[in-house]
Amino acid sequence: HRLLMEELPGAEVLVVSNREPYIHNRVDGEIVLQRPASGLVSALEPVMRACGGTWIAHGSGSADRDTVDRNDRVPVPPGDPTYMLRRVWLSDEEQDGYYYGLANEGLWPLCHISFVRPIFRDEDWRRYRAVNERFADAVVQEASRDDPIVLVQDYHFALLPRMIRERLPRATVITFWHIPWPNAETFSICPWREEIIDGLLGSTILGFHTRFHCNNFLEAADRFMESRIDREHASVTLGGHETMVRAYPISIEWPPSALAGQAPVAECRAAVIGRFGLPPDAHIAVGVERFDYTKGLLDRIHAVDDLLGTHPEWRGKFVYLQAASPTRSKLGAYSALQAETVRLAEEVNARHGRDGYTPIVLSIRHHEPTEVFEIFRAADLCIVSSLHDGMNLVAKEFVAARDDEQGVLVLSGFAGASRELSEALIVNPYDTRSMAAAMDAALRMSTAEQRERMHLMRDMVRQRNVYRWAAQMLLDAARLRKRARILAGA
Ligand code: GDG
Repeated sequence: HRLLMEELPGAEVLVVSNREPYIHNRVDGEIVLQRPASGLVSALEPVMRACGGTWIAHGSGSADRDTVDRNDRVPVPPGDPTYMLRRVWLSDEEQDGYYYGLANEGLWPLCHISFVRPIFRDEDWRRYRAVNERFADAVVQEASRDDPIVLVQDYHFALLPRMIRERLPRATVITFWHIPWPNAETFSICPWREEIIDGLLGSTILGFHTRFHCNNFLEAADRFMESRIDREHASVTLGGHETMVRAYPISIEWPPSALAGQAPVAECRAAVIGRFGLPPDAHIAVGVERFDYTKGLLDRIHAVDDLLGTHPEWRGKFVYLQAASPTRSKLGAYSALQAETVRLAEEVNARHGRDGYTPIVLSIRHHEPTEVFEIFRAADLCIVSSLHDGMNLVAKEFVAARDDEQGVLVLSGFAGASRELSEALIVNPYDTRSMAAAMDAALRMSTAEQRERMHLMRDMVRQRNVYRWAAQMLLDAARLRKRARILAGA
């Protein structure tokens, strides 16, 4: 907030994302508030709470319409509002084409190495473009000045930066791509590769989690566009407009609000053991994620199977609790994953379980953030085995939840978070045997070593928290705005 006042006096901040930070649903006639399971929301919401402004998002809850004013706005957080949420309504056809189709059956698998084939339909592309136009209109409606700072979020809005630039040429558009950017050859699969790169190059700043993803983008721009690439300053110039391409590793708020009011670790453990029916003296491993094929859930269950097969001493003592929040369930790849996960867990439970002992416990539902943190606090180890992940906030939340400095993080080397959390046990999720070995090592790790590793990781997340993520982008934007003013005056 201070940064905005000092460096960007009078600036107006707008956020655009698909997912809204607060969802109102009607349950048995009552309006119930829900916080979505989304890394993007987890990261940006604390920033908006601190800075104020307007967040524009798709209104997705069954009672969302009942809570907005005539201009489709609702002040949030409910009860203690600090910023405005503007909801945009999408028809089922728009939602199918733009969200399920182009974004989640096309761009999501295109950008992640997970061997799920991307699907590109002409009709989806037309809807995607049209929905991006609708959000561009919403930005213009919400902007009270001609030079707002617009934070465009993610692969749902690749065309929006250019559309905003055309409507509000003086806007500062900071676009953040929350998922990996693939190498140029992979990206060239996309039938609309030029349009997508052109759309993104309407941004003033384009951010990715890692340097590696920035380089992949520069490579694609170089290969497919008539643009000038300045590798030293990491920028792309197209049609006289320069876009900075920078790495801003995303993070979480510190201290996390979901940690406030948590019971001591021993009580969290007892609560989780009771709620999920785990053995009282169990060694507990946990996983928490959206039920997505990029997160490597099956690979983790294979590793648990291997651990119990090769280390029978853990049978009866070790349990794996998977909290998985259903997501995009309408799509074939997602419903198939859910079914296969349930089947595989049953198979492994039949192999290694016995009366009163179920090694794998699945909790397939939405969990509120405080419950997620309680689960983290109950765990001896947390497994993040993404096949590919832009960053992965679960890894950072687990570390943040452990103010007792105990617990071991087993982390995929294919998650952006592994660049920063190098004291985790880094694994290759495709290598079942070595993942099982890492779990065994985690279960045997001394409390002293756990403390040392956890201490370093907590320092890292504390320092590189989400406010710093946002501040670095805004400081870069402030600098570019000042420079533009000087150049305009000269
Ligand atoms: C994308 C990128 C990048 C999970 N289950 C529940 C629940 N969660 C919360 C977690 C965490 C968030 O959802 C998941 O964040 P991730 O970062 O792990 O993953 P994505 O959603 O795929 O996020 C990712 C991120 O964007 C940010 O840039 O890190 O790489 O893929 O906060 O705690 N939350 C609740 N109930 C659940 O059941 N409330």
